[in-house]
Amino acid sequence: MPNIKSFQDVLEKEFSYATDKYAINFLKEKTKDFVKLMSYYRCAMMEIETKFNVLNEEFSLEHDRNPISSIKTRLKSVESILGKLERKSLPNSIESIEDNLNDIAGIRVICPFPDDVYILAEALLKQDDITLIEKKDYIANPKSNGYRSLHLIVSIPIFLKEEKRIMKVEIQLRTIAMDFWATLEHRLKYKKDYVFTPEMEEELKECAFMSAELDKKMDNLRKITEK
Ligand code: 0O2
Repeated sequence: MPNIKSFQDVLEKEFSYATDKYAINFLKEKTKDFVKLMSYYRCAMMEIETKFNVLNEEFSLEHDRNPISSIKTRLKSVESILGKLERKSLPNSIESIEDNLNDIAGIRVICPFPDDVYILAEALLKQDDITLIEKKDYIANPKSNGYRSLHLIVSIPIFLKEEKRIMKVEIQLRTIAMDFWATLEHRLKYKKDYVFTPEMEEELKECAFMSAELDKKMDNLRKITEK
């Protein structure tokens, strides 16, 4: 979890040497707004996580197994937010973050079987407080490197003391096999202390193919037990 509080501390310490009171107050206010926005994203993430836990509970009562193996949540780090705004030539402001970035709050749902992914996505999207903003089905249409996952960008209201705010959350749903692959691929690609060779890329593609085959075979076997 990125440490937003420490970001605030660093800024405040950094600017405590500044002599311009107006500048100090301006920065403190901006920092406060940023921390507040991050906390709203955290609330939205909690709402979505609870919805998945409820669906998991209901499904396990009906089918005697869990469609969710694990859930991971993450708030984008300050560095990643600033990097993304810069890469996309977007203004560096609180408003710009909220308007332009859809993946500040991220939730990853890991399921045993591919069918679970779709069952959960459909059940979530049926709920009347959820609005689908974007859907990318990299399971039906894997990326050229072999990456598979179902991505949803949704909005959800959070209810605060005085207001209701609509927040965006990125949801990634994938199987254990897809997650295994994606975690290794991310590590191989982004760790900078060696060269990511074309041979490694090919090998990874082959692993992606094998993991898709494994998902298919396991799903077929599961179906026999659930007839
Ligand atoms: P992080 O740190 O995981 O958040 P966009 O966000 O819309 O500007 P894009 O690429 O169009 O960018 O979005 P997309 O395709 O929905 O992918 C967003 C996230 O999916 C990535 O976030 C990764 O988490 C994951 N992802 C997408 N493609 C791959 C891939 O080929 N390999 C792996 N391992 N993960 C992938 P970030 O921002 O890259 O990183």
